[in-house]
Amino acid sequence: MTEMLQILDVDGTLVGESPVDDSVTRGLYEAMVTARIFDHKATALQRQGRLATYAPYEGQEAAQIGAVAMLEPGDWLVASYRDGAAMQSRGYPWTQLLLTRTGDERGGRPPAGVNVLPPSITVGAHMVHAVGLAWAESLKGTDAVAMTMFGDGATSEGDFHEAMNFAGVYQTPTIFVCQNNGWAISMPRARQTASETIAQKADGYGMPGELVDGNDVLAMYDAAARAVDRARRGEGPTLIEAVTHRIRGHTTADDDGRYRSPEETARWAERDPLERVRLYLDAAGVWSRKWQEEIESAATAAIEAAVEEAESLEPFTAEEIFDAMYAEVPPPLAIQRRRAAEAGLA
Ligand SMILES: Cc1ncc(C[n+]2csc(CCOP(=O)(O)OP(=O)(O)O)c2C)c(N)n1
Ligand SMILES: [Mg+2]
Repeated sequence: MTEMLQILDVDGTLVGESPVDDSVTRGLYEAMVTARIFDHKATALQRQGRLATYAPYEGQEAAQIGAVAMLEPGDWLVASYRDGAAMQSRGYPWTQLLLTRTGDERGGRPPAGVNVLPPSITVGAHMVHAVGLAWAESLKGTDAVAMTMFGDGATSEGDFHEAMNFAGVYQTPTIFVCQNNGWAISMPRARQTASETIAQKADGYGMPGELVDGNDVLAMYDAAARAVDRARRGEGPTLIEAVTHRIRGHTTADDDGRYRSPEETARWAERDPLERVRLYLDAAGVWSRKWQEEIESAATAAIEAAVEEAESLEPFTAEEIFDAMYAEVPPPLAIQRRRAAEAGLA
């Protein structure tokens, strides 16, 4: 469990067997390019004061897009604040993702039929929800699975133990995807756990664990596809550790230069998850500058439309904020709601 799965090397050469044909690889590349454009756009919007804060995922696109590629519409994705690329590629609209960053409750409501939960800001708390969803699906007799995504820091939370333990005991169809980007804000991975890998923690819970190059979209696809298949067949949960790197700060409110060395940044620059796929596709004769421009301009147009939609919604009233949480507003909130109305806020 200390050997890391890699299929596509940093220079774009295959060092293992690709799990997909080149048309699928092109689709994965397009999804990663699109996701990166959104990430840059959202970061710029925050700088302009149009989003409150934003947690960039640049550098982690392969870990996210590769992991969810094999999920079916009936499957569940339960992810965190940094997982916009994975969530969007499962149908959570860019518009809603933007709204989650303006404090607008409507950001937490994906369209009906999109089995993606709103992003968890509470570190690790959502892993147990994924196990519950997976368990419910198996009790109902469906073959749907639930995937959950979380960071290296989240593995220090009690919820990680509870979720992994329950999933192991009840053999729930859950796929745990840990994006180990080496940092929990400024806390290094070495302070998070004394175990050599996060993947090996799977052993203690009676499930397989796999260490994967998280910047290799083909390796992520391969590992996740096997884990999804196992879960769907009723063979229980899997833990995948995706070793990756966040290129930017923890959020737009973080100065990572205060705790990360320039050497670390330089070391990861050559392991960019997009460039190696581009090199591979180019060598295979299925990449061109023209195609690159086409996918970039299609992505930019779709993302600009989402920004426009998010910004054109009538702002939430204070009253609606009180009404958003509970089906029946509990008495203490009803009092606050009345006071807000009296103060002219609602
Ligand atoms: C329960 C809880 N504790 C602390 C925080 C503050 N916090 C937000 S993100 C974060 C670091 C999480 O690191 P990791 O799990 O590695 O995910 P990453 O941000 O690297 O994707 C912390 C401590 C929180 N949101 N929730
Ligand atoms: Mg982390």
